[in-house]
Amino acid sequence: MENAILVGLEETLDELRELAGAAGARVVDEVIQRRDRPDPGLFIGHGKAEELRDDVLRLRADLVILDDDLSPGQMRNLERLLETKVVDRTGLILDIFARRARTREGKLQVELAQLNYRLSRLAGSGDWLSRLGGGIGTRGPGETRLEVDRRRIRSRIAKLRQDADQVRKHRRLHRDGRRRSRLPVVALVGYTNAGKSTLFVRLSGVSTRVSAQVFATLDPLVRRVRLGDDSAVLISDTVGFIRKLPHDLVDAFRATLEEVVASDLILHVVDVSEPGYRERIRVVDEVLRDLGCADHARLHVYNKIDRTVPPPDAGSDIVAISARTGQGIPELKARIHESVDRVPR
Ligand SMILES: Nc1nc2c(ncn2[C@@H]2O[C@H](COP(=O)(O)OP(=O)(O)OP(=O)(O)O)[C@@H](O)[C@H]2O)c(=O)[nH]1
Ligand SMILES: [Mg+2]
Repeated sequence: MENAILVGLEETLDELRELAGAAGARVVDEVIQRRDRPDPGLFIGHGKAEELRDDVLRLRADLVILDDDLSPGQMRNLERLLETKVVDRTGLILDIFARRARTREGKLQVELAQLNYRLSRLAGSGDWLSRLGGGIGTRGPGETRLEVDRRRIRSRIAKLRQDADQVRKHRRLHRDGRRRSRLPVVALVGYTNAGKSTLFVRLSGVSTRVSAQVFATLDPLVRRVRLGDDSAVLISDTVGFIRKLPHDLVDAFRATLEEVVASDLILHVVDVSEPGYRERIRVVDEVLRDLGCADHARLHVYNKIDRTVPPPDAGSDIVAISARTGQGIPELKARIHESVDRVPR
C-alpha cells in the first residue's frame, strides 16, 4: 500500500480521499490548494511545492495525488522537485478502473483509455518515471510499458480499437435481439455510489456487484423486470459517472454507454443524502448531454431517503425512494410503467 498525500480543494477532498482509498492508497496528509490560476510550470504554487516536499520527506510519502489534471510538463517538473511519484485525477480514476475491470470488454476499454492517456504524456519522461517503479497510476497494461516506444503503443491502440469495434457490433446485435422482444429498455444512470446497482437488485431480484466503494460497476447488466401483471421492461445497470470523468474513458467506454443511448427511458439515480447532490446531478446531466441523450425521457430517482429527509424539490419527474429498504419502490414501478407507455416505440 502506498502512502499518499492528497492535494485539492476543500470541497472536493472527501471525494478525493474516497478515490485514493479505492486505488489502494493510505492517505497520510491532505493539503488544501486554492489558486485562481495554476502555475504554468508546477501546477501548484512554488511555496506550496516546497512545503509539500518537506511533507513528503517527513511522512515518507510515496505518492502525491492531485485532484486536477496536469500537463505532462507540470507532472514531470513536480515529480523532479518532490522526488516522488505524482498522479493526477485522470491517472487516479484510470487506475481504479484498471483494478475493477473483470470482463474482457471492461479490460479492453480500460486499457484503451490508459494507453491514450499515457501516449499523450510519454515524450521525454521515460527514464525518469521508470525509476519510480509501479503502483498507483502505473497499473494496467504491464509494468514495462514506459519503455515501450510510441509506435508500439500506437499499434496496440489500433488493435484495441478494432476489438472495441467488435464489441460494439456484438452489443448492437444483442440490442437488436432485445428490441425484437418489444420490451422497453430502461437505463439506470447516476453519479458513482448513488445506489444504481442496489436499485437494480431491488427491481430485478438478481444479485450484482454492490459495494460501498466507488466504481463498483463497470460492465452493463440487463435484466427483465415485471411492472405489473401485464407488463415488463428491461433494466440495465451500468458504470457510474463522476466529476471530471476523464475524456479518454468516456471515449473508450462508448460500447458500454451505448446501452444508455439506446434506452427508451433513463432513470437518473441520485444520492440525496449527499450534501452536494445538486452539483452531482449537473455533472451527470453534462455527461448525458455529451453522449447525445439530452432529450431522452427521464425520471429522477431520489435515493437513500432512509438516511435523510427527502428534499422538497417538487416536480413531476422526481420519485423518492430507498433502494435499501424498498420504500417508494411500488410508486417508482408505477411511474416507469406510465413513462414507457408514453414513449413511442
Ligand atoms: N442508506 C442507504 N444506502 C444505500 C441505498 N442504496 C444504496 N446504498 C448504499 O450505497 C452504496 C453504493 O451502492 P451501489 O448500488 O453500489 O451504487 P452504484 O450507483 O451502483 O455505484 P457504482 O457502481 O460504483 O457507480 C452501497 O454501500 C449501498 O449499500 C439506500 O437506499 N439507502
Ligand atoms: Mg453499480
